Amino acid sequence: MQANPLRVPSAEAEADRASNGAAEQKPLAAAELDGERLLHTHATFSAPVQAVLQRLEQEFGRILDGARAETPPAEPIYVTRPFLPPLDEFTPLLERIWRTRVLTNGGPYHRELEHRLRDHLGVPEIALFNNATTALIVALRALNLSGEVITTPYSFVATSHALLWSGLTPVFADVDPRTLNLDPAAIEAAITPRTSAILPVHCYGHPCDVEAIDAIGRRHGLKVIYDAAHAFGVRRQGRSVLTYGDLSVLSFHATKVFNTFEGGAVVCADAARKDQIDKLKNFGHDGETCVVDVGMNGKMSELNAALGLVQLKYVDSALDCRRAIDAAYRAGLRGVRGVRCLDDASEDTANYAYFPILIDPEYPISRDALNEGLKREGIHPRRYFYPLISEFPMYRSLPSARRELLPVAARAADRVLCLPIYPDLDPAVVARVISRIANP
Ligand code: T4K
Repeated sequence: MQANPLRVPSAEAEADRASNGAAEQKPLAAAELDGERLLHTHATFSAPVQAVLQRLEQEFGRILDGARAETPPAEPIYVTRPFLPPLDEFTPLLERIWRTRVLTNGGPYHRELEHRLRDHLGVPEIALFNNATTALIVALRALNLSGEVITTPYSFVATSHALLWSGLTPVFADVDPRTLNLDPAAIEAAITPRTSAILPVHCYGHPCDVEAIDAIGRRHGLKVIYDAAHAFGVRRQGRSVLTYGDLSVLSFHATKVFNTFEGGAVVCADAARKDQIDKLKNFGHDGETCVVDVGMNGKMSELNAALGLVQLKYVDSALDCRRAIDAAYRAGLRGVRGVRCLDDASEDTANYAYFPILIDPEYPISRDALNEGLKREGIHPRRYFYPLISEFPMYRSLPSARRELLPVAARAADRVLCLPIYPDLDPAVVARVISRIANP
């Protein structure tokens, strides 16, 4: 197993990033991959990422020269593997928790992480949570919704479950074939007098058509809550995608690009809304002796917040590594008949949270056969998001859940496979995955 390329002294990494300047932030455009080699793009990456790229290129050279990657990985490769900072950087924070015995209820690490994330993400206000599912439920409560909420069937089940927990009726609308995010035209067609809100998902961290969706919300007097569980750090034309709509909800689960083991957050526009959300995540308490709403316990603990503070030092380097792996997959799979990569986020700043491919009918074997074949070799992609939420038993009877009403989402669910992507993924594994997909 290769050394973790991110485990460089943070000061060195900082200096390296600074010397690489703004070019380092530039997303890798498909055109830059011409010539089948990645080396000429190295200048845009920090030193640890260059090391990953160099190894990727060596592997690529072999594959593009016709060799197959014959050695299976020594241990199972999963769709993701949580990034962890060096333990010795976390230990002093743990020692302070042990010393002070401030474990939760808005302690100093919690406050500092909110402050640091607000700056890092470029958002006005953020309230930390123990996970994104409780954050979604609290966000819905904060907006005092009723009746129907238009949402996507192409997501993790937590999106719709948050609506059911809130006594709201999900109304599924179809997705855009290009992004697999809610199609604004389908949203508009699903509006009824009972609609109170729209709950889109920035699926795989790719931004929704936020301008169109926010405009629909304004035109029809509907609230917009973005499930941004996948969208840490994503920007649209320089602006955080988390600043669109009324509220956005992030996940910091172990499988996400920024993890605090478990965790989440609600992003909102002003201090009054944050104050309301902070009360709702703390049982509805307003001071010691007053309760103002049906709150729940959604607080993030000091342990998770402390980890978040250390993770934050590494998140940019981790994103660079993900970007390199994304670029390698795109270059290696280009031209493989029947395999389609989702568009990269062109003018947006992406976070490379997932690497979904769609297996079209002209591919020699089915998506499920490819999935099983990779699993037999110790590589475990995931079919995110199959089946559609609308196909689970508790949703199936909803009028909007009928498969024929959701043809784009249904087709994607039948064809999608998310390939392994995480910062310290061994480039030899990336090469092997490409090789196996190209030669099923
Ligand atoms: N909205 C959206 C759009 C979401 O995608 C999610 C969660 C939510 C809301 C709710 O967020 P949270 O309430 O969780 O904050 C995973 C995650 O549990 C879930 O957070 C995530 N979305 C969903 C897309 O994926 P599973 O059941 O696929 O996870 P699991 O345990 O199979 O993990 C996938 C792979 O990751 C494993 O095969 C190995 C690796 N792994 C996982 C964990 C947990 C590790 O190496 N270490 C670990 O600790 O749901």
